[in-house]
Amino acid sequence: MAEFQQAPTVLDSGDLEPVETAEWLASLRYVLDAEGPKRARALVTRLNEVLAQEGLATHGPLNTPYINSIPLDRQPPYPGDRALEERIESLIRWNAMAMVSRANHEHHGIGGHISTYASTATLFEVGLNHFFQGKGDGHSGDLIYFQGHASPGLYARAFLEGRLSEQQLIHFRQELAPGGGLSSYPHPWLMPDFWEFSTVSMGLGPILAIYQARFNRYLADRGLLDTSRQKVWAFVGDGECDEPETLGEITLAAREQLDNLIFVVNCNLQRLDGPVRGNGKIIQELEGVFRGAGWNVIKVIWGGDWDALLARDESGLLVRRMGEVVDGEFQKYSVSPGAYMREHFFGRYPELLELVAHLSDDELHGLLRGGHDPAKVYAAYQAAVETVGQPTVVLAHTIKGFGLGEAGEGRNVTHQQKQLNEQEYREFRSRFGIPIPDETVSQAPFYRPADDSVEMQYLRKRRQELGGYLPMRNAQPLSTKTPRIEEFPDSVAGSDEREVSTTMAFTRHFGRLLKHKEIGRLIVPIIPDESRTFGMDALFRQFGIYSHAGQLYEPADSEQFMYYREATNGQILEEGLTEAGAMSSFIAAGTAYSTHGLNMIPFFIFYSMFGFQRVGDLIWAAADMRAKGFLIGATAGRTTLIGEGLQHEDGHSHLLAMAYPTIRSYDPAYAYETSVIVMDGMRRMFEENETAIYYLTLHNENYKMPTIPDGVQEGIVRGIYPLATADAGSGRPRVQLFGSGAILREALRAQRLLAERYEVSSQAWSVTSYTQLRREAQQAAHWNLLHPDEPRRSCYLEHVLAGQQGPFIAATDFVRAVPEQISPWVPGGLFALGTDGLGRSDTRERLRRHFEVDAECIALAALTQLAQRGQFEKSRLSKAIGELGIDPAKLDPLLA
Ligand SMILES: Cc1ncc(C[n+]2csc(CCOP(=O)(O)OP(=O)(O)O)c2C)c(N)n1
Ligand SMILES: [Mg+2]
Repeated sequence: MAEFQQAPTVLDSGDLEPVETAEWLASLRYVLDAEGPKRARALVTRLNEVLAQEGLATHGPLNTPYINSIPLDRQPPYPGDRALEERIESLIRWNAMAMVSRANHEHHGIGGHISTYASTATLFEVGLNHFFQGKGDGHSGDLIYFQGHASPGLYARAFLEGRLSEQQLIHFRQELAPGGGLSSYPHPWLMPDFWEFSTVSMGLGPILAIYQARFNRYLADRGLLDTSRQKVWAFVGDGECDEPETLGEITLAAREQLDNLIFVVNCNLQRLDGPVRGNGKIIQELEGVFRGAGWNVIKVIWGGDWDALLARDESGLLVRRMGEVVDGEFQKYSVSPGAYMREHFFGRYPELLELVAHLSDDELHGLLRGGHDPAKVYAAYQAAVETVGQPTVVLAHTIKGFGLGEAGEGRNVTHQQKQLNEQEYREFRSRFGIPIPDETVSQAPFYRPADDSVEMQYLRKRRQELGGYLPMRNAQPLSTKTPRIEEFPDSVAGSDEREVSTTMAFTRHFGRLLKHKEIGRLIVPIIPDESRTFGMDALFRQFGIYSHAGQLYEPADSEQFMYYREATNGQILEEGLTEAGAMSSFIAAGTAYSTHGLNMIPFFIFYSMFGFQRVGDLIWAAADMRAKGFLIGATAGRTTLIGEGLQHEDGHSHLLAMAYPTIRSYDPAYAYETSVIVMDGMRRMFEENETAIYYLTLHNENYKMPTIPDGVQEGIVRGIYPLATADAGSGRPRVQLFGSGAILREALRAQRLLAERYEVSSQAWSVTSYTQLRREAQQAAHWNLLHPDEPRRSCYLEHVLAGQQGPFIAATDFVRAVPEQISPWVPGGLFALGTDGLGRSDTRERLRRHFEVDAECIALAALTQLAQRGQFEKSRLSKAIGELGIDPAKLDPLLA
């Protein structure tokens, strides 16, 4: 911990020249008083430069002493009625606690959290009373990422505001109760008019907030929307700061000078199991990290009652003691009587005991931490909103479970405290002065003052003046006319003799979309350092890479046509190597329709292996937040992306995508399929207002692209269409071959093998989406289950396959479970070939044989299925294996 402790004071026993030190300090004090802080800082900087030239210290310490960053004499006057605000906060505290506790008395184990909000109440309330702009005054308001586990406090406030009913509070965490209930955490999917951002998966709120703030800048820099008045606030837990997503992108915020971004870290020193840094100081650690990253850091450690003590601390020993004590010890003070603190905190130095001799034990115990003092919090927020050129983090010292007393305040178990007993209700009620009589307190009734009471009037007035209630999600139906595929004939035309990949074809189509006069400028291309891999570097020069600073250098490739062009109004978000950051940008753009009333159309193009598997939780949050847009998993396919091997070759993203209900996933084989899916998705999402995200995998295998056949568009979009028939003569056996993505061509080659060598007829189908086929079938099944007296509904798959005889063989570059998901709706079932197993590097031919998805293996599977049905002689199978050149002793790819 040494590095986080405060710098030695002048009176440190190691100071052998105290007179000289005093002279230097007096000079500095003179400059500060006479010429101001700017000049003082310039002098110190100059001194540092001299030291640096001597090879000595080059920078100041990242930590300041363990005291408030804003001294009392720079604290602005508090603009509100503190007594009234305190009363309102107490009522919210009570109702929040009562809501969780009652739900748990009613339904044991239903869960919820009391202690997180108890620690953050003042941090929220000061913001809601004085800072956070609502959406009602002509701009789209501040964007607030509330700490997810503090949701009870926001419900309790909305209850006072008259936005939620008592019935809804009673149904906390009982969303299926008659009349509906309240979701456990902030979930826009579940409460689309209330919650705006999904924050409960630790770490996602902070990273989303950073990219939201940057996206707001992007909109302004591109001239699309004036976001200059909007702030982005993120409330973060101190335990949450251990998540890599929380701190992993903070340098971006500083680099981009996001002074529209404010983090408030609720440093209650505890996480779920115990202290965050029992043996250290989380506030000091975070101060060093954020300051090092270039943030403005404001520490709110001590409440106002400490000011008098600090003023009398002439020796500097109080400040020193504050810096010495580790967090585990501070936590102990909050659960112990004041005598303990007197002995262990102040008792370390006789001078400090003297300093607090006039205070009783109870008064010592009641000394507030900064995060519970509205005046200190206000001062910090005011400084934060006035900061120019830097993001700000407010590190606020609080107590977890503040006010819960014996029921949990500061205790290691407090995070899990979900219900109070009668005695604890009584104490809580008295502690916060809630006017509930003894007779009814055991019921923990919700308390709401009369509408015309001063509290309620004040509460409403504050929010009216700030532009309306928060949190609030404001998604108005928005329809943007999107172009039709007919406007892009080149995107569905064949490539003649040229061999191209779906990635190349997509990139060309994408370039055409970007140039489109109406929707082009709404498109947000997002790429994490992979543009060259996908041939997208051609877009750099034309559309520019977004950088608020523009381009301050001459690029190394400036002589070239496709040079690396950065521009303030650049359109491309080239995020660098951060899929998590890129996904956060996707979410900011994909929810712009609700946060900004602006349809932006994000395309996040990434290495498919590093999508669902890498940032699946962010994609889940995107679904929760009703984000729209295109996820493009390029270089997909376990056997199609050759050479790269086990960690790169994606054969399962479609399996993962299947579980995300709003994601429509496609594995197209041809350029025209890709274009049709993109245009249909764009229309559905941005013109028809469907809430969905499209996931397309693209490949890098080059082949000739055919021209779109007539009448296939519906099939492409719904998931399957017939492609080619091979007729081996009447009376010959017949199979159905399903192929997808790059493996479609293997299915077509198998069709020829079967016809030419074994006189087997076949129908080949292109299956663009097994998942879409299954979903539609499931919906029909759901209806049929519940409506036995109505005519049975058939699904698209049954409709398309009606009259077709099996066997049905599917081959995919993804795991077998992807095609197998439609098996129940395929007459006689489906035999699937897929790429189950860890990948490896080799050529396409060898990989496809290894995973048994090449034409020969497909043909063999077809013959085997025919043999099982008595339509092919079983005894001919081993011969066929030999004829097809398949080694019967080959490895089983599953665990090879
Ligand atoms: C990614 C993730 N992992 C685990 C959890 C479960 N969890 C919820 S809150 C919590 C502790 C939070 O501590 P902190 O961030 O300090 O918040 P506090 O409640 O103390 O304000 C944990 C482990 C989660 N919500 N998300
Ligand atoms: Mg905490």
